[in-house]
Amino acid sequence: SPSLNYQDRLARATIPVVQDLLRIMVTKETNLSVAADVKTKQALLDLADQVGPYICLLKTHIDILVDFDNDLVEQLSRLAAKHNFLIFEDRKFADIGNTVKMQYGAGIYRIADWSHFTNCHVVPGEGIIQGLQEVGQPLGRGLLLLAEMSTVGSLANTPTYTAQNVEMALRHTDFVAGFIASRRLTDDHDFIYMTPGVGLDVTGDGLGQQYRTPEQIITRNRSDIIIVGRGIYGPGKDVVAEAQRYRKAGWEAYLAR
Ligand code: UP6
Repeated sequence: SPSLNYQDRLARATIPVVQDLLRIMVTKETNLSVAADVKTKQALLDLADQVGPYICLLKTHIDILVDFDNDLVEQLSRLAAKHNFLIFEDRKFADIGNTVKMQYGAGIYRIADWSHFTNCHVVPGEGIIQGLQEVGQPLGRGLLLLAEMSTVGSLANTPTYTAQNVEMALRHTDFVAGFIASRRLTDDHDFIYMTPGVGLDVTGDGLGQQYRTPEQIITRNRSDIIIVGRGIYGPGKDVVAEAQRYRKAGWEAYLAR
């Protein structure tokens, strides 16, 4: 099986934004992505500035913000440059190709303008990838397919559904950077794997979320990036201390495989 070393994969990667991501991971020695699920512009900027030194990727849900504006995007992009991280708008597109093209490129958020990565469900079939690709590839963006979900009873985690994700990705390796999944799914192409539902202290949130450890996800399951939200900024947490802790746990789990 191929080397899973990030440096080797940087040399092999063909999508420029994937090269950028791997270069950041190697340079900063981090495979941590923070899921920045906060409700105000200032809270998002403060969080990004605090965790910035420890992450390779900031994952956003931009439609959670009550006070989104274009200045937010400018300031967030400035923080990404300051701390050397990329941005992943976790939009989870799920409509027909023609509709997602507009949702991705237009509207209030203009996601394609500022987000290096976004993701989609392949429920509608391959047209959703084609639609997003028409908008995103000319801008140098990358797409992740939700081949699995972290939640109890997820309908995406059936073997056929997950396998169809891999087949579709293999037909679009110029735009599909990888997957949201709990584990590496194929060695036929070197995709990037990102895994949410990661936590060191609790096993769930009472709403279906399930948490596994960086050791399980990175060392044993051979995923590449841990995505951590409330484990870092939940009630009573010291954000910087937790970001440092998860960065260390993620990197040690990587070195151990
Ligand atoms: N997310 C999951 N599971 C998935 C896909 N996405 O939790 O299968 C996203 C959520 C949230 C983050 O939308 O932004 O990852 C997890 O946050 P948490 O660490 O606070 O649970």
